[in-house]
Amino acid sequence: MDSVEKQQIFDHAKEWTLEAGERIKAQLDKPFKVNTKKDRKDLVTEVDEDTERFFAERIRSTYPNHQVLGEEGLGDNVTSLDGIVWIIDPIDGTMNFVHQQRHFAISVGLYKDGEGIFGLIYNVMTDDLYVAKRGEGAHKNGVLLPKLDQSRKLEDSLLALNHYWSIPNRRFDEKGIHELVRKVRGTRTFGSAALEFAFVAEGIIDGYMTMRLAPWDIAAGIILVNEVGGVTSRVDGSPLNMLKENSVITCNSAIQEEIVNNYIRKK
Ligand code: 2AM
Ligand code: CA
Ligand code: CA
Ligand code: CA
Repeated sequence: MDSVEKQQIFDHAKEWTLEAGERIKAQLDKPFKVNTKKDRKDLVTEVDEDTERFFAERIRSTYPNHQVLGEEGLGDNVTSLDGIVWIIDPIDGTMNFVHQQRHFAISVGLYKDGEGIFGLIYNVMTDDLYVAKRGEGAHKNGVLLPKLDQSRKLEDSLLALNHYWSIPNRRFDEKGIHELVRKVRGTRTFGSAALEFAFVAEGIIDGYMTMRLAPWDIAAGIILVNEVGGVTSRVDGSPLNMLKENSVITCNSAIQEEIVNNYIRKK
């Protein structure tokens, strides 16, 4: 992929993301159907599906050689990351979308042979667009984001976690999670993995740690955090697999090391 081609695909991705955001806002004004998937807490709406279908159709007609890996299964049955793959979460934070009508995002990551090329995370209701191209930095609304403060210490950090960490689990003995919560300056829960990655990249939180995320939750976010000098791995420090679910920690490398080495239970 040369730089002209990359720019063209990026421009399309940005145009479609903003258009998808407008479609979502228009659909928010009318009643929409809410269904459940795996269990009663796993929500999906007509708007999630409509948005993913919108991307899949645009991509198929413009780039028939590209594959689409989307949460709602309206793209392709992707079994390998060879070639160009769009990894899309049409609405990340569906529960926020349903209950709050805000605090959700569209996440689009473009991968070539398994390597992240660019990512976009669009906070639809605030109209904030985070973008990153590999090797070219990350931007919020066109403004370059500064690199993460690598000297930020765990004890001075604001860490995004969800409350499932407070339920006994195989990653932490109880002492570990209690010590971690005591150690950090504060914890937050936003309910959209994509936005939590974007906030790490923006430097308004210092890390995000969660137990199980799918590729579409993290595809764009990983690129954003990379471009500001942060790292993303599984919570035991091992590399992520972009075709599977992973536990995830994203932050500066010092905080990552300290959490992985001192707080996570090794198997
Ligand atoms: P979603 O809204 O696209 O489903 C909520 O804390 C975050 O975790 C959201 O980004 C949400 O994405 C994701 N998430 C919700 N349920 C999940 C599940 N069962 N497995 C993995 N990720 C999930
Ligand atoms: Ca979902
Ligand atoms: Ca998601
Ligand atoms: Ca989703």
